[in-house]
Amino acid sequence: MINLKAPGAPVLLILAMTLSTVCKLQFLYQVTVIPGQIVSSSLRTILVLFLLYLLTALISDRRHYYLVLCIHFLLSLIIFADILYYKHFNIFPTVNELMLVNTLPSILESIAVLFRFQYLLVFADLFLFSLPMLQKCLCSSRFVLHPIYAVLLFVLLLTPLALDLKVSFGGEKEKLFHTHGIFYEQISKLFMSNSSKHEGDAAPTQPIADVPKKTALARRYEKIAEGRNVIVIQVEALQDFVLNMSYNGQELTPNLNSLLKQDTIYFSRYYQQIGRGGTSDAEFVTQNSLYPSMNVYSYKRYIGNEFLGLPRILKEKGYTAVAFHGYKPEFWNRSTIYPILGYDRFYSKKDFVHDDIIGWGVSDRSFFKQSAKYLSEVKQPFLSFLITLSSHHPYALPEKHKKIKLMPEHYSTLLGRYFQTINYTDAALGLFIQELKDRKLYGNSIIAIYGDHRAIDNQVPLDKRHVSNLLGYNFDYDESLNVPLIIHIPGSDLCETNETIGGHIDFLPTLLNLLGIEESRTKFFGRDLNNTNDSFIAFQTVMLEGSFIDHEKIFVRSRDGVFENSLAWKLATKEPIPVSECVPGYRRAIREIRESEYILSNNLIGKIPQDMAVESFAWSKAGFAKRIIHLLRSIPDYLMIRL
Ligand code: GP9
Ligand code: MN
Repeated sequence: MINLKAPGAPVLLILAMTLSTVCKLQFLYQVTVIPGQIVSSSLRTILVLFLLYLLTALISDRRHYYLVLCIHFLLSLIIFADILYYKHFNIFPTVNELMLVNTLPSILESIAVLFRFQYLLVFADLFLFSLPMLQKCLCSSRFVLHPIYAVLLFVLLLTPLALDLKVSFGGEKEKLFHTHGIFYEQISKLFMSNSSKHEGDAAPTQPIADVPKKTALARRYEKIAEGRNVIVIQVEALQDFVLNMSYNGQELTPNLNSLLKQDTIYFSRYYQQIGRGGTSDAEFVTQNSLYPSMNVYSYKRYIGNEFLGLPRILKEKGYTAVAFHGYKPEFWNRSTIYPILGYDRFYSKKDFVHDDIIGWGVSDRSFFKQSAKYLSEVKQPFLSFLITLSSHHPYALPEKHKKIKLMPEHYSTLLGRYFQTINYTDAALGLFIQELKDRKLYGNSIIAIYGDHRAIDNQVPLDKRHVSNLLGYNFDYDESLNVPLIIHIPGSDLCETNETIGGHIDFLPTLLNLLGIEESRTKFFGRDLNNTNDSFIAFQTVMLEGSFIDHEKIFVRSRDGVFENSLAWKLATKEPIPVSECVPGYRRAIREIRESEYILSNNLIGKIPQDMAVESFAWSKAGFAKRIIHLLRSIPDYLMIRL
């Protein structure tokens, strides 16, 4: 028991709390980071924690105890939130995200599913540390900051700075987690979130040499959907593997499957590319062909920007742009950013009759029915962007809608619930297509359907085993992150499966080619998937920044920050390959993300044309001092290339 009347007790208390928090960090890493890649709390984290607690010693009366207890509670709470967040997104949150408590009510159901009682262990010691308070033995506590502590504080303050000299360079932000420690990483983002010229202020510094040269191909399918209405449907948690799957003798997605059979180009190796913003980042990347922010969700981070993405470009061609989503308009900042993106009208939950609610909002069935009616009143040609919701985690579909006969091993599992909800959403999609036909909107439209992000996590052993058994091969990142893109062009007679590796970032250039719209005023980071032989996709979440998939392999960057501990394997045979073969792809992934970040952070959309290298633009704009700084900054990159 801690007796705070004893001399030096406050220091003991601080030491005990520091030690306890370090143990909690170990626990955090144990339950989150990939098994076998457990990292230790760095020395720096321990020092910073100790320093943080020690600062409370500046208060010399009983308030010291309460303050230190508050800090300890807060850190425990952050660690607890980190665990749950990581379980959902496979990445640690920034402080910015931890502060988005207004979203908490919406995700309570998901949290309940992810929650395990063992996570409460992070609060276990609070009872112990609270005992002195219960015993009211604090009153005479005195702790004056002795000169020796002042020196100690000074040294501790300097140590992290000194250690900074050894930090790995190269813009690999996730490395901060291993070098500065998780708290530093989380807090540092706080200071970057709201102003525009920050994280991407530094120009990208690596040469562009290893980008595969564009091969001159005849432009396939150019103008094939010229002048048509554009209907984009972003389906919540639609995974590729459910398409055409025969499950227990049933089709999970019969309506999507039938679309694949006619008038469709099916992109079967199409990947999610979200950052911090889940669904909203999928929207952001899809409509702008730029990488999402890893600071806070893009619709918040880049709210001050001007955009030249899908809605704006089509509006310039005479389209009306409307968006539909059956949830609160302000969620993910949609109601604020949609007009900035160029939308004329956003139909949200407020505009729908709430005749059928599933989970967070209007059921997909009712949503599609009401949206079709609204659409029939919109001036043509139109761009309509519809975001579904019913298949949202934790996939709690009302009994009456469940149509799939589950295999016994999938009763009461996440996978079983997912199959039911995605089957429901597929049925709703089928009804929507019928509504479009009935309202004479089908034949003159191009309909693009894709998933926003995965539903099933390949890192959860039970889910992985179940899906692997169904697929007959290992369900890993290359399958889990695959969200399909289906482009349906009625009357086109196309029936093609395109296996080019692509993702959300490729949507806009691919669609614009089909519509016959040239856009070279601004830089897109994606490619027209019908006209490229460059199979490549870069990730930032789930797999860390620098991870990528190309035509033959997947590279999964190690979470311990050591490149050599990363994993890579051949897509076709799953055979491991040396990570040294992945260095060019890794560098390309980092560079592209950094270039995109530079454009967005400096509000440069529309200012760097498609055919201009971001690096040379940045260089031409930089003053003398900046050039020197850029040069110095490029040294570690250069060294890394040589290593
Ligand atoms: C909320 C919906 C869900 O409007 O788009 O977002 P998510 O939780 O999947 O990111
Ligand atoms: Mn989503």
